Amino acid sequence: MDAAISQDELQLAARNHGMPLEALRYPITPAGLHYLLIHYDIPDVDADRWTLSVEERVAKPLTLSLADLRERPSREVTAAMECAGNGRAFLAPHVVSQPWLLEAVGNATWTGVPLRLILEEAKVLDDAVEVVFTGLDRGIEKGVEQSYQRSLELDLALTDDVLLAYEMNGAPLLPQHGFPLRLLVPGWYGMTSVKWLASISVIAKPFQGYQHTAAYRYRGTEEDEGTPVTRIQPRALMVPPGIPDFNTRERTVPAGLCLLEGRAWSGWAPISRVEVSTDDGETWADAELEPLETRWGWRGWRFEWAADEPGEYVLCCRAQDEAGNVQPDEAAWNLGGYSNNSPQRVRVTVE
Ligand SMILES: Nc1nc2c(c(=O)[nH]1)N[C@H]1C(S)=C(S)[C@@H](COP(=O)(O)O)O[C@H]1N2
Ligand SMILES: [Mo]
Repeated sequence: MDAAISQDELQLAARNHGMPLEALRYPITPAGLHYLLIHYDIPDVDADRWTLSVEERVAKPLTLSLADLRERPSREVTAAMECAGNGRAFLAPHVVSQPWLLEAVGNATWTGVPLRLILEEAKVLDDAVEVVFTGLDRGIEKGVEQSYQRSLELDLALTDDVLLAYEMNGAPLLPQHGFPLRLLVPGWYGMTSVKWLASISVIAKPFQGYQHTAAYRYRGTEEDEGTPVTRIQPRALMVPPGIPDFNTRERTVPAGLCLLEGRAWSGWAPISRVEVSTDDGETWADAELEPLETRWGWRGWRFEWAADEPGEYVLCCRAQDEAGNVQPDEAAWNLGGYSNNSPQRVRVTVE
């Protein structure tokens, strides 16, 4: 990967930090290590005056304060969240946007009110088909001024694990993660989980907002209408073993047994297999999976590598889910640089 990134891309990368891959060790990612993606600015929110409105195709529109939401029944969901652009910087031709390598992921426990309870309370009308979530943040993308908005189809919005979350890992949301309230849609790429919620609008026809029609589509060309980016494709990542070189981050390990460990996730179905290669993808062997603890959280894995011969190696890992989704040797290129889940490659020198 030699393509230079511009100062604009560096500016994005400096604002939107990733999770250092050694943090794959923590079963739950500490909030400060979870990746971050903010299209515009973190909005200025006065929590005492903040309210959430629930409106349009509902019989009983609602205006709820944070205290109102905290009074309602709550639920905890642990979920691996990943940005749809994770892996983008490895693509050729180069795609200009947030230049993620592989670190746009985190696994957090979110607490909040199931969205379904609020929609039931507001009494969704019979002609409703989608629910639109609007954030407090505003900005301009490709000349279009907008609030950050995404929608969900009604049947997904009514599933139990979709939350209006006010806590992350047992503490109030941090400003950068959506304080005071965000949507959490487990299994879907991060763009779906709208932060800094201001309103929820139930609508009677499919939403045509910028983040659905212009962004977050798999498209081969500008003319191509493409298909929407939805659930998270499977991926396994490893904690890079040994010690890094400061500049290149290439690894050095002493000869002998080397324990490789990491995590794997998929938004389509539970992870069923992780494989490791120590010869740059020529041959693969099964890793040992940790028990499946939660439906949406990442799954741990480990592999004992007999690194007896000094030399240069490229380590890789790849995951499969119960629905048969796999990580391809090389994921398909697309205009937005989404879902590049080609296997991770880690250069290691055994000394
Ligand atoms: N309001 C709002 N919600 C948002 C975004 C945003 O820019 N504004 N970014 C989205 C994207 S692209 C991702 S990947 C996730 C990132 O969530 P995190 O920063 O809490 O990890 O938030 C999503 N929700
Ligand atoms: Mo994202």
